[in-house]
Amino acid sequence: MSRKLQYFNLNGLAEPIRYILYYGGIKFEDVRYEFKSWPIKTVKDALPFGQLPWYEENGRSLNQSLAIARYVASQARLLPSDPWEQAVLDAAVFNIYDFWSKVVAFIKEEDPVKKQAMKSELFSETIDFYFSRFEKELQKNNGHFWSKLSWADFVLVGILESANLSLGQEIDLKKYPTIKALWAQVKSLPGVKEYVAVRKPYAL
Ligand SMILES: N[C@@H](CCC(=O)N[C@@H](CS)C(=O)NCC(=O)O)C(=O)O
Repeated sequence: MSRKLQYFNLNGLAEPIRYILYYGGIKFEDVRYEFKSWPIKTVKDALPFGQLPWYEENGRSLNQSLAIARYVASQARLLPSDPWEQAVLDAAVFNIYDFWSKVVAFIKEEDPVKKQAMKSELFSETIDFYFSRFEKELQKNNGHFWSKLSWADFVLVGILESANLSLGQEIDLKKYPTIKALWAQVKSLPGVKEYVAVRKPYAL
């Protein structure tokens, strides 16, 4: 079985996918492009929607980070078989991505004054709006979005780290002890731990 994941040399939308693949012991080619060199015309033109991540497996291919994460999660046994439980986790990852969309708006803003105002709003309101709700959901399930470890847990941890990098400031998890514990747990999982130990620090 040949597998290839293409993304930037950043955590961004690919790190949850990488974490799931490493946790699942699923071998893949981890192809990374330097964001500073983007767009690389030959690569971009070959992408169906011009964007990364892009996942290939045995001649088939998939875009959209959540579709990829969900698919590889099914191989890593991180996806429930019950459709209702699957839908609950889908809702969780869409909620996490709603938070991410606020970070993306910040990333895209070019006016420095507006950008600073957006950052202030994120740290004074937006983060707490989402993180207090994630915290509650995790508390309900003994520290996970489902009754046990699932792909949604990986998405939260990956997106949290991507937000920290993009915002240039760590989100303080003191008020969200269950999120903090989940983050520590995912980072020390077999496969993930070894990957993180050799991974080079990301820089924008
Ligand atoms: N909804 C897509 C969004 C993909 C996306 O925004 N990719 C960005 C990087 S995070 C990208 O490829 N940017 C470069 C470009 O648009 O040329 C997903 O979740 O995969």
